Amino acid sequence: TQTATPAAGDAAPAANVRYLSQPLVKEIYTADPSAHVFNGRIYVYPSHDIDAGIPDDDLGNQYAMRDYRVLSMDRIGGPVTIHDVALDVKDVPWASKQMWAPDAAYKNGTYFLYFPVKDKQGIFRIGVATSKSPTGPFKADPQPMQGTYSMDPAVFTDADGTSYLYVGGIWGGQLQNWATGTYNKDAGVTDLKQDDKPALMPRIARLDAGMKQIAEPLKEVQILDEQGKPVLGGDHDRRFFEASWVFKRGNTYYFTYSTGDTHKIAYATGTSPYGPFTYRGVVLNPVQGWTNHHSIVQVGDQWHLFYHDTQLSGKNHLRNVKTAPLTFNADGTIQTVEPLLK
Ligand code: FUB
Repeated sequence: TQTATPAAGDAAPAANVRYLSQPLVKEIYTADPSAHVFNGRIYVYPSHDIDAGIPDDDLGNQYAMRDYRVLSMDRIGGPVTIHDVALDVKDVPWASKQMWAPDAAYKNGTYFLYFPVKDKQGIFRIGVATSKSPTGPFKADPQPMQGTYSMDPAVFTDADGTSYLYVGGIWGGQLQNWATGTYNKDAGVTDLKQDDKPALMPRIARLDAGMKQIAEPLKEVQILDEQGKPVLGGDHDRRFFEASWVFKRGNTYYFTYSTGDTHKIAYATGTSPYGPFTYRGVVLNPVQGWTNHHSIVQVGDQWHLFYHDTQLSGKNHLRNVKTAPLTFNADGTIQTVEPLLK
């Protein structure tokens, strides 16, 4: 376990420009931060980036991560603890490589880590692992969650205690291979290549009471334009690419996601966890580095965005997690965060 001292300028999360530019930790590379508040402490479940010596490609093979490490802090801007390995790919019996963006949840004394990793056939599945501690170590189930595919799991728990799993990502995330519901190895490596048809949409399923399996088959979450029509495949500024994250504010459900090759975090709103969600705008403009991946969490009265960029390394596959305050307008729209590149 290591504890990082916040850099000068990290103290005040308000409208502090330097605060926005500081990685949460500099000792290891971290990305895809899924932030939660458990028992009053902030826990961040990121990818743990490493340099595996693999050149960049459109399938993301350079993201060859092998384990997860949890970050935690008492307050935004406070010292960040880097916890020991929470889960190693060698301890997941069905997995082969690429431990990508994880998420976590808590229920009845157990913490659940949801993670995407390729199986021995090279197909992304979602795994689940449990621990009595929010920082692990987590023990993985011997099989992936039945009926899951693609990557970037995100779990949202509604006020009634029901939890939902969101998954999906195109290109290296393989969602295009599942367009018909079964795996098609010949589907290509990007998307459906039908620019004037509805885009590939993220998937949702309710979790069962045990939180380790989906209680229904994965189904599409619709992201609609202002006319109520599905966002089209050619609409790269608005179509879903990866990095689902759902939260609720008042009676509104916010579905937030990355637009991938246009590098934005976008958001859409609806009145049910299942959607449909109507596109509303941009949460976070492009950051330094190709990927953009985030989470949004309320701490006390303040909402916070967690995200990453490549400030420390200048390399797409070696990212660092950051945080910034998030501000809502009176009508529920979000003020776009400028990542303030230097
Ligand atoms: O970190 C690997 C992948 O890069 C994630 O799963 C994607 O969301 C992108 O950030």
